[in-house]
Amino acid sequence: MSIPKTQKAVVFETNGGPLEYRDIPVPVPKANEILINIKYSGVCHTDLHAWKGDWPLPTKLPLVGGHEGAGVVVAMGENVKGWKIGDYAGIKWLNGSCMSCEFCQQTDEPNCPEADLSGYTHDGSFQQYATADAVQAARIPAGTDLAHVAPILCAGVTVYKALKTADRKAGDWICISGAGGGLGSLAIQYARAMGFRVAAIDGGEEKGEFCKSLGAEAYIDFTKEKDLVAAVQKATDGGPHAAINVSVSEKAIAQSCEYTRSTGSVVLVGLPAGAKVVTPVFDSVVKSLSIKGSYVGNRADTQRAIDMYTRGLIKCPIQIVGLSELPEVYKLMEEGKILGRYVVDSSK
Ligand code: 8ID
Ligand code: ZN
Ligand code: ZN
Repeated sequence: MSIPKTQKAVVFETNGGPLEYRDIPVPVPKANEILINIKYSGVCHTDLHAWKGDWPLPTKLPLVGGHEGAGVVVAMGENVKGWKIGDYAGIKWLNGSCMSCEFCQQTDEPNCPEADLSGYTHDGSFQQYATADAVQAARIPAGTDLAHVAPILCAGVTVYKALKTADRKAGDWICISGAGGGLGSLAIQYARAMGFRVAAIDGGEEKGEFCKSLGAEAYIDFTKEKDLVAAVQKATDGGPHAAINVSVSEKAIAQSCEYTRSTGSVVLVGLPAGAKVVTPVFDSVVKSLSIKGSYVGNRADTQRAIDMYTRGLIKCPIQIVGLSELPEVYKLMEEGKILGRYVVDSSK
């Protein structure tokens, strides 16, 4: 297989600066890395945060974003084991970790202090060829549709793990805030596949229809509902047993602590810039709420999330556009206009 010296990528030199679609060198895999010819990549709201520089952790600059890349292994470093040329592989948020710290030892690799992050500290999947640590790269079964599986690599894994973190029982109510977006549209389906009842919150009628088509029993429109907390509690027979916060809204997080039923779990996933969890301590104590952060998933979560997709339990609602159109996708995402996920085709 011949690997070119240069390739197309979307690069930015400064946070919030121009997103340039241009030629850059094809990276050479290190001894521990595989080189993946990226066919499709999902566009996660995290990519938008990274470009804008929303978070306290600095990005690498210049940077190629993207961390939902699905493609084919075309080369590998001399220490790589367990991969062969032609295998399907995925770039996920955790590109690599030290594998020896206390967190890596117990398979909490995303919490590794030396975590290397795709599309953040390591050039990601918005290019035609990307490198990944062979240990962390996702294994995608042969024959899988690479465009449709792409969103599973971050959004799917993250919501699967968040639902496990909620630690509820089949038949319980789960409320998903931000349900019409990339993570939310998959969260509805993973929740259903895991036996939960789903109430969805997002804005607008189109997102309501969309969430219901994916399996939500109830839809609450945050742009219309005057008393959102009361509306959620009414729709869920007294409040959900867990809230999964995938919206990019500080207010929505505060509301989730209010509407969640006593002894329930509030799971924090969405990362609005500078946001704080603001909720009365008295109510949290008396309701005995568990307020927990959930951060992507480990290798086993990744393989489980992919497995549920390949078994047909999860459909990825995607729209495919060319990689060169990434700036327009960011604009739509900023405006909250995306239903499900946009996936970019690296050949266009
Ligand atoms: O590991 C993690 N914790 C992790 C992994 C991946 C992504 C965290 N994230 C974070 C992203 O960085 C981002 O902050 O999850 C958040 C959501 O990512 P996404 O699903 O990729 O974003 P999106 O497709 O733009 O969907 C967001 C949805 O939230 C709705 C929007 O309408 C949109 O559908 N929304 C907003 I903004 N405000 C809302 C509100 N007040 C709301 N929905 C309900 N109530
Ligand atoms: Zn992501
Ligand atoms: Zn580590």
